[in-house]
Amino acid sequence: MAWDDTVSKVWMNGEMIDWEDANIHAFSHVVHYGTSVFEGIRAYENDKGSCVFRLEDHIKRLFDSAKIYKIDMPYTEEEVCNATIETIKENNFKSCYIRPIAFRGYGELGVNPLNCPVDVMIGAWEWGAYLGDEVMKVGADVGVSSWRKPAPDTLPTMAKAAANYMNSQLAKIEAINHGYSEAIMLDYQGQVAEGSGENIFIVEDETIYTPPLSSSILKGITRDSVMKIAKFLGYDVVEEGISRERLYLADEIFFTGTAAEVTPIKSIDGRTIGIGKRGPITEKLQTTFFEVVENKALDIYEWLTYF
Ligand code: PPE
Repeated sequence: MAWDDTVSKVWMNGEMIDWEDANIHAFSHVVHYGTSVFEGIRAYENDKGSCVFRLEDHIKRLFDSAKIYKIDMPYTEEEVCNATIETIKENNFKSCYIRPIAFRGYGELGVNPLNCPVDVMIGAWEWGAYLGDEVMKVGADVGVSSWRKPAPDTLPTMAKAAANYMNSQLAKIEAINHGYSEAIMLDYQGQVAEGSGENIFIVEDETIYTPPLSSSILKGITRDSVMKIAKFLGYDVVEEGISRERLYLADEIFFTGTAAEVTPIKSIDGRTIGIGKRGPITEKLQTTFFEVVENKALDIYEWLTYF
């Protein structure tokens, strides 16, 4: 029985199989050592049809993540793009979240991954607002975690690797235990990095700041989209190291991510941020982001792949 009855088909190693058959062996390398890289992608329905948001950019990042870990992809980027669309269509989804994943399968055990096969799976399901619908308007209550992001010479955060999320899980569990809906993590030098599954932006005097890639962050595709939208709307966007106390004093703060889209933050560590709800610039960026995916604004960057 599926945890989500709306999902029926899964793409596995070139074939479309039933949900019930999408299983792997318990001795697969990925189970023991977390050997996988993955993507999270959203498809949206609008008046023109259904479309995938920045499909080629996500699949490119999947291949980049694989390259870092010497996971040789047995398919081309184009094949994985096509398979992603095929998976959405097979499940009759109009809007959904898609999860392509490449992992080391069943071969031999031991840390050396190189003798294990590379398996590729693409699954899709319907996923609403990441931190809840209400939060998209009123903002989330979040806390800075005592768990830091790994230093750049430990686990490379530009790879979207499953193992990175063990670190994210520590922060998320701590946040939930403290009554927050999400965690903000600092980098190895104590500067602000990102959320457990989102990038972060702060607004000070109408200028928008976000941590640089050197702060152990994922190179977020929504981050890039929001930076482009903000510049298009005339805002200055600065990538620079951000100290923790700037969070408390910022006028506005928001998260970005495929799952989170543009999510406002209303408090951090019990300090109210700005006006204590979604700020005007956050609202403008959030609205414009949704206008693009809903075909209410011109898709000037050609981010939407219709299917
Ligand atoms: N940082 C992290 C650590 C991260 O996991 C994500 C995406 C981002 C930033 C934003 O990246 P992008 O989606 O390209 O804008 N997190 C994915 C997984 C979330 C999950 O709970 O699982 C996502 O949003 O799909």
